[in-house]
Amino acid sequence: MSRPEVLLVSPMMPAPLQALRRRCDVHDLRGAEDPEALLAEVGPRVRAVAGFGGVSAGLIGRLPALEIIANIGVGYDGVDVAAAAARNIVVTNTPDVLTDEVADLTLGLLIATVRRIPQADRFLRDGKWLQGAFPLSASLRGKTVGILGLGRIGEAIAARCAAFGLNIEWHSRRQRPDIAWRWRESPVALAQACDFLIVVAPGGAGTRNLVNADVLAALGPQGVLINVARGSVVDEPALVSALQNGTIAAAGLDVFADEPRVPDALVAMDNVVLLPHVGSASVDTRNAMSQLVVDNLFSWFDGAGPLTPVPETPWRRA
Ligand code: 8YV
Repeated sequence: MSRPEVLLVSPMMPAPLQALRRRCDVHDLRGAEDPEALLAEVGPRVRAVAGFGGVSAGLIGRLPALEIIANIGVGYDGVDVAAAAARNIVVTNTPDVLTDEVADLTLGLLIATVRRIPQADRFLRDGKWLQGAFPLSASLRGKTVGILGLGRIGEAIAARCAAFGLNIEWHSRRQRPDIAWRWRESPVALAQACDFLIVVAPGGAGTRNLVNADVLAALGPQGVLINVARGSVVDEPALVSALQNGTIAAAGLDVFADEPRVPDALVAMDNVVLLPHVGSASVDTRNAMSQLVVDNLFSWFDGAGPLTPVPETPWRRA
């Protein structure tokens, strides 16, 4: 049987990539000198796409033999799932393997933002300690965290917050009877009720600008926004204004609307902690994510179906 041809649209960790190459012919679109020429040559034979996002309806249209898109990431807003579903192409993502890593980073970002850890580090390096003590920060003690989007990662964040003695409330589109923490009926109601609003809702059209000027106003002048989801979930210009005007106190951001470009206004502010989208970015977790992508592809090529299909493209055995 001929070797399956796979189009790689973003980097993959070396060991899983090596395993993939042993069984498949892998064409690296990003590394190609002439991506157009590569697509024209191999596009008709490609059975699978692997990578983080970057899978538009246009790209799918260039791949007539495409069967499966294996997204390296739990969030698949960078894949046009509707275009895939319309052609019965299965989309898979990488749930579970990154949950704890992202939740750990989120707690780090929350504490760093509230206790101003990066600012304190800069203060010391700048020699300012010799002139006096670092200004006192706000506190986590006795505070309420609002989790916007209580999926797997949201729950893992909530569990960590509970261990830190924080009160927890949450909002998701659907109420969940299995959750004891208090549910609020809207993002505004959640923001009103909490001190620290943690955004962990999936990206995509359905959540665009879910955190808008009204939500930020409801969070209030002592409020802190943490975003580890997607930049698109927060109205970024509204956030910049809210931080500049003191509508909210501070923000910790791992994601941005047009990353890797970050607004100069945010970079210039002292009341924000900015990270370059590193929620899942450890060697161990990125290996596990890439390996799950390879496992999905191998299971598919074996005829056993995908391991972790997304809900929009459920797989039924023929
Ligand atoms: C990664 C993510 O940054 O899983 C996601 O949805 O955004 C992150 O874990 C991404 O997968 C890049 O590899």
